[in-house]
Amino acid sequence: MVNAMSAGGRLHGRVARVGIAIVALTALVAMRPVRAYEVATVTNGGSIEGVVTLSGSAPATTPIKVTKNQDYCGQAIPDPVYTVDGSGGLANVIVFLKDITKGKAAPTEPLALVNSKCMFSPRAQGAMVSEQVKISSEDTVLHNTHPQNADTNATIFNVALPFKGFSVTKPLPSMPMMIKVKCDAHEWMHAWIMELDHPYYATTGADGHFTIKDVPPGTYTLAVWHEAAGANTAPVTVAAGQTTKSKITLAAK
Ligand SMILES: [Cu+2]
Repeated sequence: MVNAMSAGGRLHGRVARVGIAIVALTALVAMRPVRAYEVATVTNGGSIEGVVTLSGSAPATTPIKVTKNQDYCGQAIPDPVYTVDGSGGLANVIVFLKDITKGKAAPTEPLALVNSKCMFSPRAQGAMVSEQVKISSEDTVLHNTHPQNADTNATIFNVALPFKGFSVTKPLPSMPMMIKVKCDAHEWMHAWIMELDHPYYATTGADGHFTIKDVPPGTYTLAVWHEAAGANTAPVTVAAGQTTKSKITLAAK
């Protein structure tokens, strides 16, 4: 986290929190046994419907100060890190099964990552290893999309998006990893992609809710990860054709 050395206090704090979250994720990934995921037809699978809530109140945030292209991006952008609704539902949490070895195939549509209003959208999402990601821009200013392995900072690729409507489709790496995406032109632009070796993941919406479908019946560990609030897990049992409800909390850091 080199930037933490040079950034100001508020940013420093946030980068430190992100660092803690990455460490927590690394621990989660490291606990997983090494084995290949097997694609199989899922008949009469179940669903997991749940909500991730933030315990306590979210830390006060100040808007991100725009330091470049202010004529297009504006002077300030709301800080999206803790996006919490009136019921405590936390958005942009990646939810995934930790110990599933067999099940549905990868999504057929490529992942989307959009440069929009001088931010990346979505902020956080899961992906399956080697999945294609379509990167596009809705902005008239130059962005670049620069994903890095969050643990090593190794660059995965770096594509410039010079104008509105431009898009590039690229494959993600073939190994599970946490990917941190940045735009080198606008230092406040960040996104997170968690690459897994299976397709059982979801991201919480604005109300903190998520759904994972077509899960083979069984007992699993449901894991959640948020860029600042860190990680948590809960056991979940899925019955054939049934919907299992789940509620997980994260604590603000
Ligand atoms: Cu940018």
